[in-house]
Amino acid sequence: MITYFPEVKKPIAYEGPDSKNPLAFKHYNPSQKVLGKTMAEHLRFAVCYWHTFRGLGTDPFGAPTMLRRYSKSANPMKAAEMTLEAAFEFFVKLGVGFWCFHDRDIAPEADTLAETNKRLDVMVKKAGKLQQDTGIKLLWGTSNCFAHPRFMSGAATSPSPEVFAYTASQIKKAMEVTRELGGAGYVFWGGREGYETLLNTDMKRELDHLARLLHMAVDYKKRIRFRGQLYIEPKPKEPTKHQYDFDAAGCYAFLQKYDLVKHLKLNIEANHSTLAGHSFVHELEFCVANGLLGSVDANRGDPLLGWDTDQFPTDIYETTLAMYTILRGGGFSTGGLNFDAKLRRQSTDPVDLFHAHIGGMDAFARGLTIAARLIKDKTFEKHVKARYAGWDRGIGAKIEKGGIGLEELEAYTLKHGEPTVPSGRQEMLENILNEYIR
Ligand code: XUL
Ligand code: CO
Repeated sequence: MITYFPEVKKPIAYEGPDSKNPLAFKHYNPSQKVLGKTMAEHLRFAVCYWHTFRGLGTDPFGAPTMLRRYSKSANPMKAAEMTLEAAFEFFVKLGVGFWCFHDRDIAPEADTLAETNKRLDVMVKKAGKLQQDTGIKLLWGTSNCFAHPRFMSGAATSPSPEVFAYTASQIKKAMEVTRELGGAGYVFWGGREGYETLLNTDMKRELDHLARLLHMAVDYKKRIRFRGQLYIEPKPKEPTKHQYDFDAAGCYAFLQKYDLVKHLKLNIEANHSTLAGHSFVHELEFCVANGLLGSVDANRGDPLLGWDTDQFPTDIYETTLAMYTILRGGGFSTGGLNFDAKLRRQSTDPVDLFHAHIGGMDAFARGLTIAARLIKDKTFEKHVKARYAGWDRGIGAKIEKGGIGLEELEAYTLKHGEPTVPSGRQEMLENILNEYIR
């Protein structure tokens, strides 16, 4: 049997914060209990197939920089098989519980849809066997309805009904194989569901079509008894200038309008959040506040670059605040932390994939333990509670209960005069957060 990652002889182990071994976890200790659950149960790490095994360092200006033994075969199905074997070797050596893939990541497209589906079946069978042998599970599956030229004007939102039909057929099959592999979820990322110019776009019609397709998927999910959770992954732009699933709030409005809220949750990606002009934690908090949090694509952008750089998460502030919100939202059930992240183009060795994922996993493990301490100590909870205490009594409680209106409040204000607002204490709270993060 070929070894694709010979530099890593045995599974990555937890060696503790004093370890200097770059191929060891310093903070992620899968069996360590935090707030009653193990770290592995809380974090539910997944490796994404597309960047990790299909991304070879191309950028708009240059050719692949990463040579991988598994992608070399001239026979595309042979290359797909080798890539799948390499992927499972990687999952096991890294010690993650889950993976995620697009249909076209694992099996190359053929000349016809029928032939493409046959190829996919072959690879899904192999993936099923590897899942069984290793115990690695599928966090979610999805379909790539954006790379092929037929999707240049969108998939469900294409002006062509033939493309809509093609998209529907592809999603049908992708949902079937996700079910077959026991996927805990299925993601819709509207790769080109948006527009470049309104001069050629019927926005209302396109939005109606997108909702129509999602309803079809919801119906089909029931028909095939796929029990996984459906997710929409918001992203504001790229590849189109304006994507319809812009951010969590935009997606929520869309889901409400088209009566889809009970069927879909959101898959929040850190870099998509910042592209939308939000912070990662803002998007998570919006989801928690509205019962929408499903899963997370864990990565980060670069504050100096305005595009989806998909870097591995390393910022302990970000992971702490993210885990603080996720834990307060009840944690993951079907979802998890999927590293939708890619190596920088100059990180060319296979072992760099280990460094990248180890760093991301350690960063989230630290975020988890710090967030758990914040929760245990009620550090911010006490301040927030005190800040809103006026709503628990007197006029505040009456307003929240409903039944009083503008006239009563005018009378109240005339009687009580100018209100006082206490200090927000932002700097003090930021200092306290720093004390926890060190
Ligand atoms: C693109 C992106 C996708 C989705 C799955 O920016 O994040 O990889 O996660 O289609
Ligand atoms: Co993503």
